[in-house]
Amino acid sequence: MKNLEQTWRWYGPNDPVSLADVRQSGATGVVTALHQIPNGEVWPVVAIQERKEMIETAGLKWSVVESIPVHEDIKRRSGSYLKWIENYQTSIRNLASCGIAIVTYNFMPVMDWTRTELEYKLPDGSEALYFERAAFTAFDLFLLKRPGAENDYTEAERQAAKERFADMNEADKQRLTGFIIAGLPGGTTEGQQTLSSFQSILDSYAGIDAKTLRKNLILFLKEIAPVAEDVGVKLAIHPDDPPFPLLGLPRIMSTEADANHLLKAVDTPANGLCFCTGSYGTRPDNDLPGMVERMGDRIHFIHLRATKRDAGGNFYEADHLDGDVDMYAVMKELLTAAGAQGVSIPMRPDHGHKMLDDLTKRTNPGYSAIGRLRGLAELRGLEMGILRSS
Ligand code: DNO
Repeated sequence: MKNLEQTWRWYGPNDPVSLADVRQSGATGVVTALHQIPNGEVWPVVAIQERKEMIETAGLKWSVVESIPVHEDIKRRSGSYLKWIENYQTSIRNLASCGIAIVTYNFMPVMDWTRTELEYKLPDGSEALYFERAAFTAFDLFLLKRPGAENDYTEAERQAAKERFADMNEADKQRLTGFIIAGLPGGTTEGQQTLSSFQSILDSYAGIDAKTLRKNLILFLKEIAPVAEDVGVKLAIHPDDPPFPLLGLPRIMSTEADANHLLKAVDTPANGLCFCTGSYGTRPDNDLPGMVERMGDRIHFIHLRATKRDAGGNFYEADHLDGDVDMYAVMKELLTAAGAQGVSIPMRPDHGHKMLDDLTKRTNPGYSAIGRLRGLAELRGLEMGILRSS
């Protein structure tokens, strides 16, 4: 067994949680991205170097890139996708030349991570992120009014959405719409401004089913993995969050079978996984410790958090050690995988509750300081307990 590298996601100079704060969390690594660069464009060496120096001056290390966004043209293999792929290759080379060797990305069409409520009140007074199926369905049917959407839901789901919608006031509708179409901070959603421009991006996926999307992902990986391999970069695909299709769009990185298929299709260590326990863990059919046991040699980055789901398909983000994920069993397997790789695989505490002083501060949803500090502290203790008793 081997310890993990403790890292912290930092959104860059505008993040209300400063690098000095990160230093006090006990994390040694930083996970960040050049969010100012538009999707598709090359990340220039000078911008990478500048960010790297900023991090190192604070006594930390830039351990992981999360994310270089994948342009929608690449996912559809349309438009200027060849140019965007070439740019992606150049960004990988540029990062490698600055000594940054892990790159996270996702292949979710149009929308990155999606929630319907960012201030879900918990009994202890803290706030969590929440995905409520009836609210999401109400958005689809009655706000977006996506053509054909009714066929994607059962009669009971349509009825629940109707009742939920009747309960929403104008402000609720606007907030919900914003969360879904503008995307959440750090995500790769394109920040569309209107429902109709959002609908037209959805339309651009007409005819792209799961099979085609998977094929496009494999083609993309065949184009970037050799470059990554050449310069010593490890790619880590983030799973779908939530791990099921939304708004008629296919999602293809939701289960062990999905991940396994991808690892086999492009069978090089450079093609690996970001093991996000919060995303995979929302599905009861994903056996998380088993997944780590079976695919641990290809896990290059880890997000640790836990959700609690109910029978209706809703879930909220629970305390890191208190969700449906068996964090003890997962941690044990991860430490074993790190031992077998001979690498302290970077992990970060993912999404914390908004709590204590943070309740009155401006924070990035899921990424306030104190909730993640609590998560990191608990996870670090769990890790030490397992390592010492093994
Ligand atoms: C949300 C994050 C995602 C993740 C991307 C990776 O909290 O986990 O936005 O960064 O999906 O590309």
